[in-house]
Amino acid sequence: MAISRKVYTLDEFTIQQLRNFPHATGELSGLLRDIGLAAKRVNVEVNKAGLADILGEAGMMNVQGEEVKKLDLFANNQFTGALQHGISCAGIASEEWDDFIAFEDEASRQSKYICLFDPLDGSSNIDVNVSVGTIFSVYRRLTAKGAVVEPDDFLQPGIRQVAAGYIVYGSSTILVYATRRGVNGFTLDPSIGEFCLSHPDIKCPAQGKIYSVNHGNFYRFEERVQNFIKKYQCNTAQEGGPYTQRYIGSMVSDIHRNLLKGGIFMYPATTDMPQGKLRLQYECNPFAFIVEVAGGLATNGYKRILDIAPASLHQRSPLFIGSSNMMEEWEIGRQIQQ
Ligand code: AHM
Ligand code: MG
Repeated sequence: MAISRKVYTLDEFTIQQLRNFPHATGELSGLLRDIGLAAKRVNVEVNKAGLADILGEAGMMNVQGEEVKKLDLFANNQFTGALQHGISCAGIASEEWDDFIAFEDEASRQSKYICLFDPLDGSSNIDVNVSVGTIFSVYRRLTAKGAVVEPDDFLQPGIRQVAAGYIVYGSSTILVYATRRGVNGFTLDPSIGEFCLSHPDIKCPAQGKIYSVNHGNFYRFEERVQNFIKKYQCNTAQEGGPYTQRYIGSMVSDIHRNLLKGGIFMYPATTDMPQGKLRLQYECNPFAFIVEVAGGLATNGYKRILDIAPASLHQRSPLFIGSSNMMEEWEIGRQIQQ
């Protein structure tokens, strides 16, 4: 029986995209293949987290001073290993490593890309069966091919990203990645072990009904942020409401939902965390890139996220991200020079 419709796997899709670029080397598709492979391995472990002894806290502290869960370590090792043993990445930085790692073998040194990732975001949700995810970001290195990568390769503003993406390990497992050409989503078909194109050319609706924020922190937010949030709670139909509040506590799932349905996600600065909680390089930049390519906007409340020049690898930033109309409506969503 003939199959009625061509189903593109992640590999087929990235290779087909290459044909639009006669000078492309295929390195980016190689890198995405390595990421997809690591994601499949992590997916298997995340799915059996409730069964295996792997569930629970490893008891160590990461560089952010937070407790590390065992699955964080597993995911970190899988992504590090897949990229190190591949030939498409010259070095990595991860939320779980203190410093970047330069791959010194000849093939890796010849690669033009570096990768930053948060191997398992939202890991406090693992114990309670809530979706978690991986976030990644790809840059062209600044140092010459053949050399060992250096700190500056990892401290580029988000606007220089070549690609960014995330994986949600949820009711189904989906890998979404963006290049400047568009955002596409691939759902893992467990029967064949392949990511298959399921969400082509994702666009973030300009207007949405959802806002996502940790309300428990409300009295720790700046007044203008509180006023911004109150608007969503007290609105009338004339103001475009009513709005719905949704906050899982896994930004990968929260932003994935808002990207598809339309909405705004916020993690503002608080009195106890004046720089915000989320990491500019591992969390804010990749999502800002994806959401902007999909037609949305992302700021830190004053400035476009993608224009911020990072001063250090593990820098934090407030984040406001989502549908363009919702972001533009309030000054927090616009770019304000200070
Ligand atoms: P993590 O990298 O330690 O998992 O923290 C990041 C997560 C985000 O996924 C989520 O949006 C946020 O932390 C939730 O934080 P809070 O519990 O303070 O609302
Ligand atoms: Mg994280």
